[in-house]
Amino acid sequence: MSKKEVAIVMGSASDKESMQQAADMLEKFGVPFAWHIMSAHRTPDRVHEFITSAAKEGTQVFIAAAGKAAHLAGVVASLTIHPVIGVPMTTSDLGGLDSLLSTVQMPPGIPVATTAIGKAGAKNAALLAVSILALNNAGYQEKLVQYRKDQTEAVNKADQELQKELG
Ligand code: RP5
Repeated sequence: MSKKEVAIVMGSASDKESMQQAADMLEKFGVPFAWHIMSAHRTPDRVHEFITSAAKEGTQVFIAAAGKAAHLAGVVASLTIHPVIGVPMTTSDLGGLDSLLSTVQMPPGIPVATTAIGKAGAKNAALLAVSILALNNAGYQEKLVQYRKDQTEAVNKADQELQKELG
């Protein structure tokens, strides 16, 4: 069994800055993960080889990020029955709407769970991956509960500070 429970694949090195959010979140939860650059159209053989071998070696969830005509997540989903989370990358021409529609509008039969565009989507992709793993992992369940508590406290604290500023 692979120690990499999650694999992040992204279409280009230009996606790395956004996907750092996903990597950081997986690190925070202590999830072992792999992170690679591979492209559905520039390196299709590599995508096929990596996804099929990673699934065989025990990777549970795949996160696939791409921009523009973003078919990477769909191609990954075609190669595995494991859950695939697609992250549409922000683009300079259409702001990521191109990536969003390319990723989310999968025809029936091969699902891709698509998150928001860009960094927010990258962060949520990691959280969703942890939620999936947590179904069979009490340690991840506890960490997710704590994460939500911390988030709630941070919002409440921000409100208290705002109220102090306002007098
Ligand atoms: C996609 O095309 C990549 O995922 C990236 O978001 C976009 C642009 O790639 P580069 O031209 O920056 O390599 O395949």
